[in-house]
Amino acid sequence: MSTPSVVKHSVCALDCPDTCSLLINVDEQGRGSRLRGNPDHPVTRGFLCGKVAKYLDREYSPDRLLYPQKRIGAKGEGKFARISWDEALDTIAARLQAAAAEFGSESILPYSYAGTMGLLNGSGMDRRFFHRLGASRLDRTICSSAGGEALTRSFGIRTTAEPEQFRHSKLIIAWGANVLTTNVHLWPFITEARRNGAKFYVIEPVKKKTGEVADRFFRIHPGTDLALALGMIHVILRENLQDQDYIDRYTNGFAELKSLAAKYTPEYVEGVTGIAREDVELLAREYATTRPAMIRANYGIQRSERGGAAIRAISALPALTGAWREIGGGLQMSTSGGFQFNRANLEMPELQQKSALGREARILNMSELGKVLTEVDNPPVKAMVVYNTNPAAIAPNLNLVRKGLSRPDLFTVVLEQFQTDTADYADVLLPATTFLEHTDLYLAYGHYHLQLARPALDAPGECKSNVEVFRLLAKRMGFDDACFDESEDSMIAGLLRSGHRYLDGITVERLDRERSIRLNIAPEGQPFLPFAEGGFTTRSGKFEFGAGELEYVPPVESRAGDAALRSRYPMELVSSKSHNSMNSTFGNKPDVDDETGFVAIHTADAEARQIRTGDVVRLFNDRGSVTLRAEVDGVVGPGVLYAPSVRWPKLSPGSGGGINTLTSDRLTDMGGGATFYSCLVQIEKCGD
Ligand SMILES: Nc1nc2c(c(=O)[nH]1)N[C@H]1C(S)=C(S)[C@@H](COP(=O)(O)OP(=O)(O)OC[C@H]3O[C@@H](n4cnc5c(=O)[nH]c(N)nc54)[C@H](O)[C@@H]3O)O[C@H]1N2
Ligand SMILES: Nc1nc2c(c(=O)[nH]1)N[C@H]1C(S)=C(S)[C@@H](COP(=O)(O)OP(=O)(O)OC[C@H]3O[C@@H](n4cnc5c(=O)[nH]c(N)nc54)[C@H](O)[C@@H]3O)O[C@H]1N2
Ligand code: SF4
Ligand SMILES: [Mo]
Repeated sequence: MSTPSVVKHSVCALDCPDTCSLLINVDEQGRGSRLRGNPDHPVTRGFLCGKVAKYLDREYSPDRLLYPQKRIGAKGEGKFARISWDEALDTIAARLQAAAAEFGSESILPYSYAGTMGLLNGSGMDRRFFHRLGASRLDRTICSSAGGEALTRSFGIRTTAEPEQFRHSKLIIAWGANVLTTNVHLWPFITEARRNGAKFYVIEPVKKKTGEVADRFFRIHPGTDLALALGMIHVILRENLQDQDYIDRYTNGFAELKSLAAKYTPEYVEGVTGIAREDVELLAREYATTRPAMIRANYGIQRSERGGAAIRAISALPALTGAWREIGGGLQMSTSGGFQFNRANLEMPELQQKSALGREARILNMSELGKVLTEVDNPPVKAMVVYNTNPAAIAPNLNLVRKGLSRPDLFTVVLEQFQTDTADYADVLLPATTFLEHTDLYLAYGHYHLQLARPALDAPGECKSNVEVFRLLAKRMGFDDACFDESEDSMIAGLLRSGHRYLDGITVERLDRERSIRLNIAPEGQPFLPFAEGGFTTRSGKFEFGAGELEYVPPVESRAGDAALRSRYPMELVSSKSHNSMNSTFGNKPDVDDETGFVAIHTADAEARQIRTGDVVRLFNDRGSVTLRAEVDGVVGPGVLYAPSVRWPKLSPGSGGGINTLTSDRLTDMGGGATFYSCLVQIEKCGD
């Protein structure tokens, strides 16, 4: 007998530009039976990606963590015993207090990222708690900080083109943006544009789903986008294709840019990027003469040593051609700058205690976690609270991270939904709710619709939201500040109270009614043209070309980089996103493990090493090694390897390598970002 069901709303909280509006059927017993994309949402448009369409499998998985536990085996071994919430909270409070008393509060480190993009559970009660505690602050650099900093330096505000306007474009360039995998809700707009005659080009080192269906695929050597952009600028200026009026009115530093670009001839750029000189010219000419022209840059480009400069040079292109003037022209990277919240109301930085050393709490870079746990002193990190992230899988230089996590004197708390590699290192492991089970407010980094989600399902077992856990911990620590009692709705109202015109008239009540509200970026029904008439918020009020930091220098870990390193490790490894997982989320599923278990290699490199498709191969460098299955095909060019990521290290064969045992913790040129895609390795066939 089927029970009647109601349809509830939710919002996908995964770290994805699309931030989908969801509908879920819930039966009388409160069980969710069907999840689908909201057909009325202007960007979700009634469909979901494959991984979240099946999210109820994850929601109801027998592997969900349901109770607090304490570790009873060695760190990393994964042996735990159930305890009560009381025991868990008492233990944590006592250990944090002891660390603070002996080593100072800066010996405590929060470690979190965007496992949920919800503002309350991602950067709300937790921030208040750690500020009040006087803990070290975390610089959250693992994903987008190089590109973010580049946009800030060039534009001021991080508002780029609206996805809905792509349908008007006549040329769309996906530049280091794997749209069909990581941003699938942009695709219908691109398809509509193509139906109306637009061309779609892809610039990438790896030919994936998106590259396969492009009108042209330009294979670029990893980490050389800066040189390509400068080459395009060279051609545009040589052929006088720029919009001089736009440049004169709205930009700063043009003369310096022109003189820098002079030496980036198509011939030189071909040598650096591997893209034929005629193609450099074609790209420049078509980009400058097709109207409207749109560039979609996602974050792939900026995960390399010169990633920040590359984004600045690419963002110079629409400023040179005036592409911003047109509907369907410009650049899309992040839209998050449109969400002008009052973050201080949420995070309450004023709660920060001066440390025992009399200074503001120090800031530690999350992309250097290995060093942070093994080298940082005065004080050393003695306690770490991990939530919304799985560093024992996703952080670079993973063997050093594991060395740190294994330290017997480090007290580690992990809030998780599943028994990840990181959970295996916890002293106390707490069961977390999923986004279907708690209230939160969501911005997006791929569109301009603000959304609210209420719990659609009951939390199983003894799972609690991050908000609730930090509330309880604050009480145990004896923090009696009223802010730890603030309700979720009041926290949301505080965020909305910024006085910024983009948020005018948006209230919790309206969000409850409408669920999703387009920011006031333009009058209703009108497209958002962020920079059609300038409007840059840099100090000069103009677009900043910043030529002084755009000279191309090859990444140390690249084919033109450090010669000694290259002689031992000649292959460039790109471990970019896989289709059916979200970083390491969903990594416990066998089909995802299979998808992240291979490495693509070019025929020439395979033949030189007697490697054939299906062979077991080892990738290694000075930092680590990993075992994968080889696939010899046309996905990568010579000298490049592609390993879809991120596989759960504990599911990897052998001693649990994990792709990030290979990646470097060197930082990007701007923003202190991670350089996952600047990584030299060697590959060999494993013994028969
Ligand atoms: N299915 C799926 N979706 C995801 C994710 C996922 O893991 N899986 N992750 C989410 C997250 S956290 C993020 S930040 C976004 C990221 O979204 P994207 O930025 O689109 O994803 P990436 O795979 O990092 O990079 C995009 C493409 O850039 C290519 N690339 C690598 N190096 C270079 C280079 O030097 N130059 C150029 N031109 N291209 C390069 C990669 O091969 C990749 O195909 O996606 C989100 N969505
Ligand atoms: N080699 C390589 N490494 C990479 C990348 C790559 O492309 N290649 N990408 C990098 C990038 S761009 C990013 S953003 C990072 C992402 O790395 P992470 O931030 O670690 O993201 P996930 O792997 O998705 O893990 C998120 C975890 O948060 C948990 N979680 C989800 N919601 C909640 C919640 O509400 N409460 C709590 N307590 N937990 C929750 C999930 O169960 C999951 O285990 O990885 C980086 N690492
Ligand atoms: S992961 Fe992205 S595409 Fe998939 S449902 Fe969530 S927001 Fe939508
Ligand atoms: Mo990311």
